[in-house]
Amino acid sequence: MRVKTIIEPFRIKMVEPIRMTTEQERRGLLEEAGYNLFLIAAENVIIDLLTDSGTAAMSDAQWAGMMRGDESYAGARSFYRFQEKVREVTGFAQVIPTHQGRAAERILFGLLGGPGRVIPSNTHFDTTRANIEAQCAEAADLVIPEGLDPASLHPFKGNMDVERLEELILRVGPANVPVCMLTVTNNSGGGQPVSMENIRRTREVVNRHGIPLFLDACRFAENAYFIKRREPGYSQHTCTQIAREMFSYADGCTMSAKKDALVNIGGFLAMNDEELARKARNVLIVTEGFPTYGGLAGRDLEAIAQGLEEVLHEDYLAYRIRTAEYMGEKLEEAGVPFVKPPGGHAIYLDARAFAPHIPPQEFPGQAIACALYLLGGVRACEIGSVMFGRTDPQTGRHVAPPLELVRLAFPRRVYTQSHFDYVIEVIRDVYDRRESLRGMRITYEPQALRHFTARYELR
Ligand code: P71
Repeated sequence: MRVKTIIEPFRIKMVEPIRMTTEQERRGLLEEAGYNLFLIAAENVIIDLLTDSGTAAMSDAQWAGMMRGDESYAGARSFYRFQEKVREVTGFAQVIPTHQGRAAERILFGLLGGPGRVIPSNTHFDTTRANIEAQCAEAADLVIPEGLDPASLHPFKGNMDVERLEELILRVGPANVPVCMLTVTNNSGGGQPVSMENIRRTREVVNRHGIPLFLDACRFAENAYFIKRREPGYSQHTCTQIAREMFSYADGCTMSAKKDALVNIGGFLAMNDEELARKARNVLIVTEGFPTYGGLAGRDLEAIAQGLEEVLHEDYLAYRIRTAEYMGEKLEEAGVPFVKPPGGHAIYLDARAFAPHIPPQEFPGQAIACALYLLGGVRACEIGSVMFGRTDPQTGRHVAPPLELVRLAFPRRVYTQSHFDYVIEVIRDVYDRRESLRGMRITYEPQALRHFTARYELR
């Protein structure tokens, strides 16, 4: 093809108006929300990049599927279509629907967790870590060192450090490692992909010790596309083939369908182990629902089945990954520090380099996120000391995570290129004024997952 511009591979036939707000209005709204962007009403946001989770625009075929949804309590036609599609994409025989990803996590770790147990991953996302810790088990993050260096251009910064993985297994004993996880792509580390070779090598390590491998698969299609583009030997494969190979090295997966299944709600737990699946279904019945709907409506199962089909279309993935790449190019030109290379679903600003005058215990990422909202009505999400920092009970001092990031996550098929141009302008504007940014202090926080409900004041 001669034309090089990668376009949004869809037309728009239904629109949702965006309400414009003024800076003055937003100043008041921020104060009212205690500077917590989760507490701002979505109506008061111009471009909402808080998350790519559950925010996708569904296709005509998905909406048609919604109408065809079979709402029978047991054995609905929609369940069988869902099950068949999940089996086709993942190859796992046992398919258990859940209302979202964390429900699948809670069931899995409820069965496999417990005191003394350690569950390694490249990097656990916050809900995964919280569900492991809720079972009194330990969550261990073992991403390769390049994955913690925002400037490193390693093509697969989500890779597991397989040497450290083996060390950990030997240190705590294989009997205390009930499962090993791999998050594809690695959300907390910048949406960075994991290579096929690394999945294979992780598989070899856990195999030697009889430990099952589960993928946290919520962005599996984006990961597959990166493998196609970056890993030798895969450029001629389809993303469907690549995804299938990724899953072939695992024993199961947890999935938040709110990402790469292009739906607004849903998830699943899938695996090959029949006995573990039986136990999982018994928990499911108590907490989520009967095994053929698992907390979802039949129409949701239809939309997931269709979404799993569409997400692997190469035109879609090319456009999807290009969005982050495009933003990366523009931010690079402006000298704004961000995690390189751009990940699949988001741009992550490097808050340490962006606002070096704000120390981690004063939440530089939160300060930047608030400024993006104040100046442009853009909502982003802090992924740093607010989300992952903690206070050492002995010294009372703040223990910062390795990275202080601000994530601008892209809802799938929702915003156009000019929306992204607007966001780039807002980021540049905040960056120009970075020296005037002030740190923050937490005035209220709950016990766990504090980023959702904490309140702050400016220092
Ligand atoms: C994301 C989310 C959803 C979220 C979480 C916390 C704050 C704001 C938004 C959810 C994930 C995820 C991975 C790798 C499991 C879940 C849980 N991500 N694994 O990135 O990224 O899935 O939301 O369906 O329960 O914004 P769930």
